[in-house]
Amino acid sequence: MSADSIQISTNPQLYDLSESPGKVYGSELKLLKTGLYGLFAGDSNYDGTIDSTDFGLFSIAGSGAVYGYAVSDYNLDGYVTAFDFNLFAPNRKAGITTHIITNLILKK
Ligand SMILES: [Ca+2]
Ligand SMILES: [Ca+2]
Repeated sequence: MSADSIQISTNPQLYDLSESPGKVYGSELKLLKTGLYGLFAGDSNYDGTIDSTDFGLFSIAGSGAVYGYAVSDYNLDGYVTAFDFNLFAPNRKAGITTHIITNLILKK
């Protein structure tokens, strides 16, 4: 969700959410590399926090051969593996909270 209102028109507008944390509601983006921001990985249950309940979902998905869409597939490669855990773990340790996913789910 953008921080600014964007007028809907017949001419599509480019609004790059990855340019700065201030471009999204809540300014809650992770610096991925210089000048590039992205969502925090790990909120598998979409409750706005990255914590042990998300690890429970990761463990279930990672315990078997999961292929296809899974809420714990944080790097979106189609598998739940240690690569996904390595994205989740630092965000859990930092106690990341975010409004981004929660707000999207509530508005459905
Ligand atoms: Ca969560
Ligand atoms: Ca993955």
